[in-house]
Amino acid sequence: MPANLPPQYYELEREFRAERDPREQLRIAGELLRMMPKHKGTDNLQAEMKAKISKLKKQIQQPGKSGGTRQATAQDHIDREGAGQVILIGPPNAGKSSLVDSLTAAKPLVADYPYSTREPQAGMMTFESVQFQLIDTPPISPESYENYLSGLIRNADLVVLVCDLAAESTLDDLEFVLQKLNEKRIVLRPDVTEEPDDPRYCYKKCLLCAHKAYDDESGEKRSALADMFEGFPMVVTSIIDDETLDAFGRAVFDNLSIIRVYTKPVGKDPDFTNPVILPVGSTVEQAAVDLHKDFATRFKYARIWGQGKFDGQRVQRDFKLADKDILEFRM
Ligand SMILES: Nc1nc2c(ncn2[C@@H]2O[C@H](COP(=O)(O)OP(=O)(O)OP(=O)(O)O)[C@@H](O)[C@H]2O)c(=O)[nH]1
Ligand SMILES: [Mg+2]
Repeated sequence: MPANLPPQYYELEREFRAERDPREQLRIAGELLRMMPKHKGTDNLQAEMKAKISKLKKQIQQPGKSGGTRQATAQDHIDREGAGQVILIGPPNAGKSSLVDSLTAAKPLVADYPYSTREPQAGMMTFESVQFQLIDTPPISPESYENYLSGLIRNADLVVLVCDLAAESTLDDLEFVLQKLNEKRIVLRPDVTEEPDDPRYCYKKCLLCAHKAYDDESGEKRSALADMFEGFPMVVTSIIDDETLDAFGRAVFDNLSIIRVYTKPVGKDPDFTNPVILPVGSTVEQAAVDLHKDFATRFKYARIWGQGKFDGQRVQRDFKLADKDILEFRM
């Protein structure tokens, strides 16, 4: 039985063979497996690809033993911590490191010359008791693109594109970033409600950060940005204005599409310090699963407090939660 593979498969397979970075190979192998039609004619091919995937996974986990680790360094992947992984990218000197420096305890190098950041660096930012991971990255420009950036961007929950309002060529520099990412098959989008037609591409939700706001007093650059990135969410920031940095935290939270749900034991106050973090649209049942799998099967119903509800309203498993709801599970 013929395998009947789509033409894109062969293109991607060529890439797979040319690729030297095991993490990137692993990603492409996963794509190839997904693209493969699932029928008798591809049984052997599927098995082969699964074997390659498991070999690559081992190779990545035990770099010393299986060799081929030249590029599989810590830079290729940063373990997700907190409620979301947020990667800051942009042209040189835009202020990426300054933002990570101001918003987290990480101490990346900030410098008044471009190309100062050479390696990614992560730090934790707190917004209203929720912690996010921010990743500072080296710049993207015609002179510089670190290949590991593609993997980091694909992995992140949100991309923050840092736009330098003080630069002479703000829009051209950003155009280059978009073009470079497109070459790497990454498309920044205001939202990711659709899947790309071509499975080799990856759509990434992007928040624009119009930075160095006081260098654009007329607001001209900001409106040019809004025209260029129609429909994209935008937050305006300056390192010297704490209010704008708070707004940055809020914008990140809003664009991660998550909600906070607080839980309370019967007859006691809620624990506001340790919310359950869930995707927008989650239900009472999903909150219970997040707390404990067993618990999720045992509870009969829940009582809820929150905007637009009666205090202590009785709700069932499929009830959709909103940000800052308080839940009390009843057995
Ligand atoms: N006017 C102004 N300058 C800023 C602001 N934020 C950062 N800077 C300055 O911009 C310059 C570059 O800042 P960095 O944070 O190192 O920029 P970067 O994007 O990390 O630069 P690379 O790592 O080289 O890509 C430094 O001189 C900062 O002091 C701001 O809000 N306003
Ligand atoms: Mg930097």
